[in-house]
Amino acid sequence: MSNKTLAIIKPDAVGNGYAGEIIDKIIKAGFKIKAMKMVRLTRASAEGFYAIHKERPFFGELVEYMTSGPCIPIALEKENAVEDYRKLIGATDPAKAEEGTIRKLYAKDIQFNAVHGSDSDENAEKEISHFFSRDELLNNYSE
Ligand code: IDP
Ligand code: MG
Repeated sequence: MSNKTLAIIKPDAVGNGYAGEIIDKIIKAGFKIKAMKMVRLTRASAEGFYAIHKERPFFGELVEYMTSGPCIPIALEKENAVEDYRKLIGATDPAKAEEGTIRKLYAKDIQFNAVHGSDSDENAEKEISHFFSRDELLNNYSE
């Protein structure tokens, strides 16, 4: 089992001033920050990151949204990271997210949903590499 996941504080949450509170919740839930940066995604970078969704009807809107302002990708470490972080953020649609979850607290709707979380160990590896070089991660993960 991998112990890594990729979080992104998305442009709506950064723009609304929620980044600090969200990072605080992530740390208090037991995740360790291994790498973090603030970046404005280019169209090519957003399209590449979400390539898995390119046939979905919302793909164009998703790329617009993710390039609309700066976002904060964060490489996280914790035992059972992928599953535990998905639990912390709640369902994709905040209307269906459990009370107390990050999306319930900070998301507007199914599109502007405040945060990203990897959905599998394999995708976590790929997504962390999308934003962070080997050098940026070196010595930051245990083992
Ligand atoms: P996830 O972020 O919970 O893993 P995915 O299904 O992987 O959800 O979708 C990726 C992102 O695409 C969502 O976080 C959200 O921003 C956006 N999205 C998902 N479904 C819709 C939709 O039906 N309409 C508009 N945007 C959507
Ligand atoms: Mg997803």
